[in-house]
Amino acid sequence: MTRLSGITPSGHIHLGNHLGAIRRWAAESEPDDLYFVSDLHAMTLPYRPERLRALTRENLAVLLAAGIDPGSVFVQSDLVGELGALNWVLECTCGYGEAARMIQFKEKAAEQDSARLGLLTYPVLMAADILLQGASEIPVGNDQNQHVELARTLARRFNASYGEVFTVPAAAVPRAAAGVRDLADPGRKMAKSAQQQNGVVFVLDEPDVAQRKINRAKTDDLRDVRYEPEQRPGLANLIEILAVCTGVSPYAAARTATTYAQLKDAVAEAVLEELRPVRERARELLDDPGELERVREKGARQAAERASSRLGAALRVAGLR
Ligand code: AQP
Repeated sequence: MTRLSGITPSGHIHLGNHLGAIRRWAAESEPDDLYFVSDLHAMTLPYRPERLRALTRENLAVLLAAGIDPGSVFVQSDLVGELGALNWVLECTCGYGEAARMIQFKEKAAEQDSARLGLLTYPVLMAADILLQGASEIPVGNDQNQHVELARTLARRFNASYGEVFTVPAAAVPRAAAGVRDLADPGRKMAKSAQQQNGVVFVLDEPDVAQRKINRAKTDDLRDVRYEPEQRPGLANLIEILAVCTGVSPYAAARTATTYAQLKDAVAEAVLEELRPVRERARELLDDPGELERVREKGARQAAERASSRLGAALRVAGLR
């Protein structure tokens, strides 16, 4: 069984990405699992090339620094040739209406003056990511379920129309993950691409910067520390962060502090301790481009090897060879 998970370098990796995904990827990874930096997906919205290049390196460094096996990571664009080829084959397997139905497309397109065509077609590219690597299980949150369903549909349709080439993937519901909220605006989830970054703790933030963001986190006027996620989302977010970092339940974490100041100190201490080794290792990797480059090249080679016979078979049965 191969599980495939990706991270899009749409910004710097933050505490939510770390606690909700990367930390678990590192802890629970099986030898066949794959992790990739999906830089091609970051092009669906306006972006700056130099920043994308730097963020791709940085995201890769953070994955490795968090303890993900260097043998299981790769960068998506290192397979741009193979993915481009399969993407076209799959676009010609997908109905326009199927792509246009994607909820994420509708939501994100509505926020744009002129949505890119790639925003419409990127779930097909995501299907190519999955099918090219022969991944069988895709751990995703609710917002990505529909895209994995599309990948399943395309794999089945292609296999039935032209010949059995692809493993049909399935979405896997990850164990209840920490959904970290923006510290300054707990109504939103913490996000890489947040316009205002004062509520987003980045993994590579210097300790004093992270501490300041936590100290200024939005709470409420009630003063007593109690875990009530519905009524008091800002406070509950801090409590949940403390709980995940220290490995206790939110109720137990709430009992460790009596004032908001105490709670914020405890959260800052736990977060800094959690992120310190990752930040330090990532900085080392970023300062030694040789090692990062070697990991990237090896990852690209292995991913291309996994892809090659499957792509060849797909092109053959589709009438192209
Ligand atoms: N706030 C969060 N709390 C917990 N988990 C989170 N993840 C993202 N935000 C939170 C998880 O991180 C993994 C990688 O995310 P992604 O790069 O695929 O994209 P995303 O979910 O869209 O992440 P962002 O940070 O919110 O980026 P933007 O701003 O570009 O949308 C996923 O497993 C995700 O669940």
